[in-house]
Amino acid sequence: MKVLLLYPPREYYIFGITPHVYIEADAGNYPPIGMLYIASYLQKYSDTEVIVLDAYTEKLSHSGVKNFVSQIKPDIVGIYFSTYYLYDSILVAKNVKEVNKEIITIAGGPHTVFYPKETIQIPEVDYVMVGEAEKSFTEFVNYITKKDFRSIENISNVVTKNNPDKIPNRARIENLDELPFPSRELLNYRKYCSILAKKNPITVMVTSRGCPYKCYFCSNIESGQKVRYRSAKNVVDEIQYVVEKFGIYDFLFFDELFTSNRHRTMAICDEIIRRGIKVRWHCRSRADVLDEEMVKKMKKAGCRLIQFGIETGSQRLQKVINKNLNLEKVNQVVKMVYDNGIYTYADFMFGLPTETEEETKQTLEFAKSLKLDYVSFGMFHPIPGSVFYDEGLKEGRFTDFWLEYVKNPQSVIEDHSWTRKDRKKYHDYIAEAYKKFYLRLSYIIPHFFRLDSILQYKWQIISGFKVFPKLILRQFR
Ligand code: B12
Ligand code: SF4
Repeated sequence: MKVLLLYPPREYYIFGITPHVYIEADAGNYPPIGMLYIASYLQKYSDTEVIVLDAYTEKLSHSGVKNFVSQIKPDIVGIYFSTYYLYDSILVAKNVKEVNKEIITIAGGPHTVFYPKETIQIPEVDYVMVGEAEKSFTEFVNYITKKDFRSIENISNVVTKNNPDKIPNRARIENLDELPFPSRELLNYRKYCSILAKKNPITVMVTSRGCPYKCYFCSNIESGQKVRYRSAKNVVDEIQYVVEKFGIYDFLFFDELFTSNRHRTMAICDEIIRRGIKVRWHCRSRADVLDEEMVKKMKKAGCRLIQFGIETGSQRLQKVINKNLNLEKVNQVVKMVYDNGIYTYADFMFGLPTETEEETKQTLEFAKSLKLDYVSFGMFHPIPGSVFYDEGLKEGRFTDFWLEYVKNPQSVIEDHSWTRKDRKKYHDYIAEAYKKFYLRLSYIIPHFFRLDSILQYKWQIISGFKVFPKLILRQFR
């Protein structure tokens, strides 16, 4: 049995919602870690030959993917489905079936959690799998190998053509330490990089799954969930393994909130320090869960950048979005992290529900007032699975436009939401915000002296030249 796990090309990102300056800056590319987890489990618990293709990083077009599939002749193709690149995932499925309609296609990834029924209705998709798939995908492949198609119906997180209305159980793996480390060797692991890393290649790691918070704009399938943590030993074993096997020293932790458990964060740091592993890592955190003792230890263990989701500079809106950060505390913590020599990065949004023009300005002013090395500004739009989306629907502000889109996917979606009529205004404001934040001498000079590698100087200057002319001339998408 030959299984191909395929991360699609990204040719049809749904533009028109947020100006995607981030993508245009070539911020980097990251290994599709979820698929590598599935691959390693499959290798350990079945006799399957597994191939992983990251078409995006390999810069393959859809016809390139088609040629690849014709050459390697897989029996099963597992395709990553994300809502924002739905069109690309569907094109992949179509092309696979055009190569040989006997190839079994199965869709997985975040989109299937929100839209299992609509996904199984795509003619070229044979099966849909919902949630964490290491175990269930292996079970699925083992049934296919035995030609036991009936038993597939019984896998609780699989939807089939025979039963499109099935409400699948979303799979969650309780003990993450049980999982074998992701099979990075199946990819061209030297190709992965980040504009913010000290040295490339980088790799990514997931040390916990889940997020205890419930921000109302967030559609994260993990939000409001009990967090499942890997043990500190298991995490550091993986770091050490990656260093020794692949010679990679730069890690991005993709956990929603790496620091949500203070005790574990400290234990991971202690273990890295104890083993003397000289790595650098980036993670995400809420500002209000950090204290100086923790930050100093994180720095000592190689923490190089912390990304904070701050979202708004209005204390009133913090409540409206249920993020509930105390902005005064945010200010102090960001400064403390910055002063401890760790890069600070924050995400903000404009156009939140009930946001006034004054509050939009306040967000930009707040961003400028913080000791930040990097920011990202976006525009709020309601996404399926979020509280605001459900509220907007209930209040009759818009129709279920995402559902309409996924039932009849085109390459572009019409956003009927709060900010639609003001979209141009917000796009302009985002462009202004980037200029006002980055093109300040009080930002540029200290930041210049904080950069820690030649690569950093090179990448940031190049991307600055790429992005700012577009922002100034408003030529971004
Ligand atoms: C880290 C992250 C990023 C990183 C890196 C993304 C990347 N390329 O890896 C960055 C910051 C770049 C990013 C960008 C974006 N992201 Co993001 N991101 C995440 C985050 C926090 C973690 C992803 C992760 O690594 N999870 C850990 C691994 C182990 O889980 P996993 O990938 O889901 O894989 C498991 C299952 O899904 C399943 N599975 C996965 N693939 C397949 C394939 C098959 C065949 C099968 C059967 C199963 C299967 O099994 C895996 C193992 O259990 C998630 C939230 C989350 N909790 O998932 C959002 C999330 C995936 N991102 C999301 C979005 C919207 C985006 C952006 C579009 C945002 C934007 N507006 O630009 C971009 C798109 C970039 C892209 N195409 O990936 C959404 C997707 C929603 C959706 N319905 O599709 C999520 C779910 C968050 C949210 N807001 O809801 N993201
Ligand atoms: S925005 Fe971040 S902190 Fe808030 S619920 Fe989503 S993942 Fe959790």
